[in-house]
Amino acid sequence: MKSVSVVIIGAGPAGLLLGQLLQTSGIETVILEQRSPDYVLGRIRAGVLEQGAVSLMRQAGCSERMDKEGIVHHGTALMVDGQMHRIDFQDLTGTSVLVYGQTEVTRDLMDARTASGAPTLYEAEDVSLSDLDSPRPTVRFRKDGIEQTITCDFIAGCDGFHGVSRRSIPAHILKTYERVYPFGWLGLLSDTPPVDDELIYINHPRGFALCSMRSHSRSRYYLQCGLDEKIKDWSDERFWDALQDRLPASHQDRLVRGPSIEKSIAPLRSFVAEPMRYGQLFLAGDAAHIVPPTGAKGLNLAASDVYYLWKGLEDFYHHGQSGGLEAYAGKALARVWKAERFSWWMTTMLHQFPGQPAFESKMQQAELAYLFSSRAAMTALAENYVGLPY
Ligand code: FAS
Ligand code: PHB
Repeated sequence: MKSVSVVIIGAGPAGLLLGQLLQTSGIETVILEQRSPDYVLGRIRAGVLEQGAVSLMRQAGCSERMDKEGIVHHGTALMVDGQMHRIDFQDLTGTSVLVYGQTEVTRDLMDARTASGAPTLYEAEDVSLSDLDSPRPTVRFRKDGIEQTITCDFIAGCDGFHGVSRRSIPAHILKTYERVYPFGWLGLLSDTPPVDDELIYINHPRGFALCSMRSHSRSRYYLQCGLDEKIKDWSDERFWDALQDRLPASHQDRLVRGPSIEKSIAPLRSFVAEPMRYGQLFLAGDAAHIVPPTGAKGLNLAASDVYYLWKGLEDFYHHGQSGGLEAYAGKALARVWKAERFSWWMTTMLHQFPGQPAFESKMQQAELAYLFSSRAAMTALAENYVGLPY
């Protein structure tokens, strides 16, 4: 293949969803992915989909399993000082979220792309981008030891935080904004029933914890941990003991322990790169921004970026209009920054910050006390959690 309309870098959820939506619009793409399909599927990440992401999976024609296996959640619980406080999404916003793991979203999108026959080149090495500010940019890569070149109209940089796309924007043009948090999340996946029907976000003196799930028989748990922690120092038993310690008394006897299927430590950061467009290169998803997972926004921001880019490309190819592409970066960043704020706020409110001054601790307590005393405050949390409009 020497020339194509759109080259998508990265076969994570952003790249695969964009590829599938463009496919439905009759726009030709090729996806270049540096890893194997199994490696991509082996990464355990997000668990909660906003209605916008659910709708896009349906528009992409990839929602059959999601609609059957996804679990609708009408609320979530925050636990503070041993007290559970439910945030009722349905009552406060009239809508809900869907619990359906990113692994399953990725698998559904991979299967749909395979069925469509559109090319995804896995294990594509040393991808490089050039002529980005020309009408026909070039993508170079090596596949099975053979150097290859593709020219295209547009490049969608969907290659995540460590990808090549953001790094291809000239340093004097790119501006980044970042906050690195002084802790990480230790995650465990197990084939054990969840401790509750809904998610529980726990603010505990010994650290944040999150009780999530993938199904009624598969649980996903997280513990706040130090940045110096090593997975090898966390046996399953140590994890279960620490989790049980942070659970509310009402739930401690509900915890079902079992062998971990996966255990990993993720650092937490807030990060945004501007602009999200340079010439014919458009950044989408983690390639452009990272949020701490406390607000369940990362995957959902990738979805809204993809929506704006899909519509811009559709207008270009179907109607010769470039207004959507011109407006892409501004529209995407407007939603990104609101999600960055919400994710930062949830993280700041629910975690223990080592060495935090007494005043900040009082602010955290006041934030939580006000939240649970005010319908307006809980509505604000709920409308951000279920997803702000696209
Ligand atoms: P991804 O990183 O998923 O995909 C990028 C793809 O590009 C990868 O497959 C990579 O191999 C490929 N790539 C990279 N460089 C390349 C190159 N040079 N050439 C070709 N391909 C290249 N979000 C939530 O909403 N909730 C959560 O609970 C949550 N938990 C998370 C836990 C962890 C440990 C991490 C790291 C992230 C978590 N996230 C969560 C965020 C996560 O879900 C991302 O938002 C989501 O994966 C974004 O999807 P993509 O933008 O497609 O990026
Ligand atoms: C998850 O299930 O992995 C999950 C859910 C909600 C979050 C973060 C992670 O806020």
